[in-house]
Amino acid sequence: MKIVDVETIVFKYRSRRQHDLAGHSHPAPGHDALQTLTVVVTDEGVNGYCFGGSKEINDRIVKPALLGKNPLDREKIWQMFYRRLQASRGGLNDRQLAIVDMAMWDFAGRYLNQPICKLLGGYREKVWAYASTMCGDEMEEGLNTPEAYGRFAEQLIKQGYTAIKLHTWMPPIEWAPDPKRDVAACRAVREAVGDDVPLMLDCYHGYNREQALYIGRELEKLNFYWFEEPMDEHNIASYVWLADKLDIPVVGPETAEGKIWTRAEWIVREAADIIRGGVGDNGGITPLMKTVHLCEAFGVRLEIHGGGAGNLQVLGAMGIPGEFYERGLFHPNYDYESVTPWLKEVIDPVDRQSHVHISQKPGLGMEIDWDFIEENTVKSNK
Ligand code: LLH
Ligand code: MG
Repeated sequence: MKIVDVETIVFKYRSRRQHDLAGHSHPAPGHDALQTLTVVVTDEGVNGYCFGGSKEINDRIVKPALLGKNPLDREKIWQMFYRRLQASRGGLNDRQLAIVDMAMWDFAGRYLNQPICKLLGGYREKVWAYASTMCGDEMEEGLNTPEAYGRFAEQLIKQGYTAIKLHTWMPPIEWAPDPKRDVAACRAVREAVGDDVPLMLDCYHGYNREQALYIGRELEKLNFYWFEEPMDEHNIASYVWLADKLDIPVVGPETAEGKIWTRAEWIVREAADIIRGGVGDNGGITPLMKTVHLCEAFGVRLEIHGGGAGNLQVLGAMGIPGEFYERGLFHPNYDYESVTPWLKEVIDPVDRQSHVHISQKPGLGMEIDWDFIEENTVKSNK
């Protein structure tokens, strides 16, 4: 069994979302956008698929490295990419590694006719979801005031969500961040949803120690469930300082580089109460499962960052808490349910009890809409 090709299909779709200069997404008027699908082609007549990935990096780095390899040797391939290629050739970041790793897991699942969570060791088939909002903005009818967050939270509860996480205002908004305004939004949401709904805050990631401590103490008064990434995650000493002073669980690291080794450091230094990681931040399902087991060994909770098929399959196999799936991002002017026209059904269907059902279809569990992809494929010049 061997890999005979790595293809990257590029196709067009209509997007209603755009990223600001800091990388945060916001609703936008409909416009053409590009999506990619990384395909690991094998000589078994079964392929592995994962949406995302750069065609340039796949062609230049991934394909030459994978040709002839056994697609079931995921650990060997992950170690090869990490140790041999990532350091020496640049460009192969954790997100790209994650796409390649997930495509190989998808192959394994399709080949063995099992969902990835069952190959990893099944633990659950549904998971509690929180509604995660987009960052604050200055749009009309948007998330532009604390009161707007309160109204939107009420709407989310009416839709059936039983837990909510706020992302508040961040640069490049000129007057942001503003600790008092963040707290005001949290207060408005607490008042809107009542005392019993678990609420979390993921605010600006560059507050100083005193600002973070002020917000954390206010969140304790508002009975918030966790406080996520309020400071630069490279500064572990500040997180040790903050976690020691607060009762509310501090959550991190999410975006700090360093995969399992960064998380090991945060655990032994007690820099966070709940560790964070997702397939994109860790470099795939293979390394994320190492983080799961690391946290289990230390008796620390792990909350998965972000949504999508890969994170869901890991949640299906995670035996440690791991309570939530991050569903979103949501905004009053944005229809989350229609964001993946290249799939025949949403990957994270949510029921009225706020539980997402993890696909038990083979591999990543996606029903790919091949007609949509074919109709919209952008032909390459090569
Ligand atoms: O603005 C965004 O896109 C979010 O901040 C994003 O990074 C989100 O994935 C996150 O932090 N979730 O926890
Ligand atoms: Mg976050």
